[in-house]
Amino acid sequence: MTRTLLGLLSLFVLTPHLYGSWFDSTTGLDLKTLPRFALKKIYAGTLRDPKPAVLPGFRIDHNVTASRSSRVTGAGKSGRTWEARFCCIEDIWAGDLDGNGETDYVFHAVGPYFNGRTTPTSSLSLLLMDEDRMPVPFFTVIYHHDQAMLRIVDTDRDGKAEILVSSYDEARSDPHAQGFCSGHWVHQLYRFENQRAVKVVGTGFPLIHGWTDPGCEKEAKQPVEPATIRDRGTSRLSDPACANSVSGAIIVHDTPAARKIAFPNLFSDDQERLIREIRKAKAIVRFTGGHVYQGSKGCAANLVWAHK
Ligand SMILES: [Ca+2]
Ligand SMILES: [Ca+2]
Repeated sequence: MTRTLLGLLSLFVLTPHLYGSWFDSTTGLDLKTLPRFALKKIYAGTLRDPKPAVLPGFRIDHNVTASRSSRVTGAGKSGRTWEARFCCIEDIWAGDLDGNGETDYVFHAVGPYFNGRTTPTSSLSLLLMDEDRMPVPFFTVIYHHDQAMLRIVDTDRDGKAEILVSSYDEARSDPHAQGFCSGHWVHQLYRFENQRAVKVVGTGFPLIHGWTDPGCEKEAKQPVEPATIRDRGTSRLSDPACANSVSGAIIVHDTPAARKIAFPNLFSDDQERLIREIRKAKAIVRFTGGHVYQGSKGCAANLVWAHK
């Protein structure tokens, strides 16, 4: 087994272009050309200097249940309390993304996913504040860490933000490229309406860009494959489709007194603990966004929302 492993490692080192990485490919979109939505940085350097802080609208504490686990707490105008748990926050930005008059927050993180040639390096977690100043979450992974905040845009210049979500696949887009040597970047634009993410269609989006790794050798013509396009928004998934199993990106437990939110975090069991709490409360659960697994009654939901 060791020899097999060594063989695989050698193959990886000696033939680097047999398996590329997302950062070897062109995305087909220059984010710097898009109109930015103005946000204000309200907190910086969390990872380097994890001090608790009280900011306008909430309090933040770090390393709560594990290292890289941060807890953000606040209260609505009605007196309901809320908390949200995040992984690996690097900095926090504020602005009224949806134009409802309430300041919303963007948490830029390193991770929560690491290690893998197709793994995104970063994420953006949003808290959209409703009229009671209670948060509704949105989450997306980000590939190019340094350009994460360029993804909050105002393409139609109406003073309300859109978020550009990009995904990478290795479904063959070049008929003459070797396997894993071509694929697609899919760029989707979402706007926020009543705290929901709604896909923007038209005005050039979704934009699908086929890429080819120039370092790969060419081979005989092969059939090309369609791009992988998934719903990144918060449209409702049917409950029967999720009957057997659900994996959720964001978990929410909403009760009359409080709202608890857990974003993905590989370093802590924040999400597992919230799921146990939801099960114990026998709460009603709904699933939104994501996709249904092919051929089985299970789904990967963007948002798992439990309430009484
Ligand atoms: Ca707002
Ligand atoms: Ca806009």
